[in-house]
Amino acid sequence: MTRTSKLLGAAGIFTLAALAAQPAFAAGTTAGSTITNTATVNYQVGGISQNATTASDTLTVDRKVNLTVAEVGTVTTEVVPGLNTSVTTFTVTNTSNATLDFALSVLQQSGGVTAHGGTDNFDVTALVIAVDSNGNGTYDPVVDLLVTHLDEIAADASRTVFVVANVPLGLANGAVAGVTLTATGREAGSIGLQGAALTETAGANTAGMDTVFADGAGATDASRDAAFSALDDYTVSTATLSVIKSSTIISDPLNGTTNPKFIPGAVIQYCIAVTNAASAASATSVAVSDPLPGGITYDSLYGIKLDGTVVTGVCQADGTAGGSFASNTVSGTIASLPAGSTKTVLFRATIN
Ligand SMILES: [Ca+2]
Ligand SMILES: [Ca+2]
Ligand SMILES: [Ca+2]
Ligand SMILES: [Ca+2]
Repeated sequence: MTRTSKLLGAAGIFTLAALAAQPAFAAGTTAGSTITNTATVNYQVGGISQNATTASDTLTVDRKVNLTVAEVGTVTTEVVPGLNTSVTTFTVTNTSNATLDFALSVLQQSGGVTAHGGTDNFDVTALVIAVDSNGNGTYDPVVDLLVTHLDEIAADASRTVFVVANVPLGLANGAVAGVTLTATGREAGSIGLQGAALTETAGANTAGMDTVFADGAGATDASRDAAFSALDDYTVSTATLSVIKSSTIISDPLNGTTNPKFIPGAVIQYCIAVTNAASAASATSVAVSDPLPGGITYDSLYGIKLDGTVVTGVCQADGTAGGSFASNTVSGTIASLPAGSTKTVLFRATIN
């Protein structure tokens, strides 16, 4: 006797369908969106297809808070003492998967190594923060609004932020002031208003949208604190002038030019030598004035010579005629005095 057996059962065919509810940004799938994943089971009984069986799973994408703050450019902001509206520039980028507000704050360094290797040794004044409202990458006073937070920054979006300050007078060439810009993620809240502080979800995942801080450690902030910071600095570029005034006797009425003495009627040559130090900024409009003391009379025939040279410490009478004499005062302007150069204002007077 033979037995035949027939396999009776289901020949199952699995198909899986996945649906992503939102497009993915660089920052990831949008927080709060849902992802539904549906599985379908098709099968046959006795060779006949039966109704499919399905099952779904839906989850809510949580909020990953992340941001960066970066200096724009890789060099210091060169400033002149007394310059107002000195600008350092940063980019704040929302790398979260949600729209957020960002609180902005700026602190001055007090000593220590600055962004470009110098040592902080002064503070700028009147610090404010502005956003590049017209998006041209340049600070435009009035047009670019002063802000304390960035409002409703979408996932993947960034803003250019300016730190604007005044530089005091009287600073030495090479002086450095460091600043730190910090952005801190906040709830988006209402449009135009800074939202509430963010809170990371404590404990286990919940069914709703949880919040996870994912930011790294910037210049002065910690990792995973919803904040990021970056340094930049202002470096003073100025002229460093020094002045030497000297006199030489040219002649007297008795000895002429041979061993002349400072007797009445003697001719004296005065030289005012102005030097700008090496590695300094060029100085312009260097105005020299010298009120003459009693006892001497300006030599109007000789006049005033400008832009003369000094050779091994001796003023040369090689300048060009210029300057003026008024109210018993000699005046002359050296138009330009580059770093490492010396130029003179030279004139003569007679002892009364
Ligand atoms: Ca400082
Ligand atoms: Ca602008
Ligand atoms: Ca807001
Ligand atoms: Ca951080």
